[in-house]
Amino acid sequence: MSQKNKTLGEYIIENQASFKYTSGELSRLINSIRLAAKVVNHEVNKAGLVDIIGAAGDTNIQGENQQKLDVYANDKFIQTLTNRNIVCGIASEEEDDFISINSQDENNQNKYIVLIDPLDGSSNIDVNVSVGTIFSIYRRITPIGTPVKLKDFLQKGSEQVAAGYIVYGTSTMLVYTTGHGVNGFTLNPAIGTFYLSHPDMKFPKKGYIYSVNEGNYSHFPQGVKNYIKYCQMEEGDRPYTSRYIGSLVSDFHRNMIKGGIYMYPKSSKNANGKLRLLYECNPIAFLAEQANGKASDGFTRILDITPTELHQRVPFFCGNKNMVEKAEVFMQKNP
Ligand code: P6P
Repeated sequence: MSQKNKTLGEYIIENQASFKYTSGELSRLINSIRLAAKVVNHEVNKAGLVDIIGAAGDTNIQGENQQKLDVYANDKFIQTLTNRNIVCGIASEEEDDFISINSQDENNQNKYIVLIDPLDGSSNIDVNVSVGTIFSIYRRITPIGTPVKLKDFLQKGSEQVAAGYIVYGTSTMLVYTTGHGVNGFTLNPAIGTFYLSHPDMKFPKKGYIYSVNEGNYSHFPQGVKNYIKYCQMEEGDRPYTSRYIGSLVSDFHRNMIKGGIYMYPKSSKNANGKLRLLYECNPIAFLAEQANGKASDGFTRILDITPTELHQRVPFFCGNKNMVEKAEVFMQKNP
């Protein structure tokens, strides 16, 4: 069968043996994420038609207004992962603390935990701009059959066994890695099946796009200001093109295909930047490295950072290796 006709289900079965912990659980876990993605996609696509947009009136731990779709997506992913009885713990941007699944059941032999940003970029919902779900999967490090602990969630990004995102855009795609490259699957909404549309995704050798919220320019470290001016300078293959959607999943997805760098630096307003290490930066960094790219906080490899708290933020530079390394040179000269 040609690569491009393969469904996500067929791909998972064919590649199950390549996963070193093969016991079928990870496959079932990816399948449950696939189901939740289809359910959330259905709601995202009709958001403008029913009274499901607009703030839910509540705020999450980040102090951000929760859009109803945020709440809906969070509930759907947690419900699907719980009902399929595959994971022993879940952490979410929309939940103040982690959730222990079936912790009272000593027969719970589930060994995976999932961290999710259920609807990243949700402020774009009301203006019909693409949004996404980001997920990160680890094996637990505390004894199987006992309630999960915070340390299970505070593992370095380099310990991830799988990571990916769903982008609800002009078409809905599920893009993920289990450490053997990055593959993209596009949903055929007519039959509700994901098909392998982007096998073995890699950053192009060179990138010509830079993505940053330049409205924060005056608050950036001097090194970031200097790098932005470098991108804008008429020299060699520059100036680069500026593209910023305000949705990490969409900006990263475009940059991985076309070549580019995404930056959310620290600033005088946000000492550690805005993006969360555990369920935004780590999964995107895993994908970036699997696609021959790079991700750092300007100084340290994202996947080497030891987390200290569930919702911690880190500065984020991610994209083509040469572009990230150039930005790091500017950062290290003027931190
Ligand atoms: P700003 C969405 O809230 C998000 O976490 C990312 O998806 C996005 O890239 C960034 O924040 C946008 O933040 O401050 O530029 O609006």
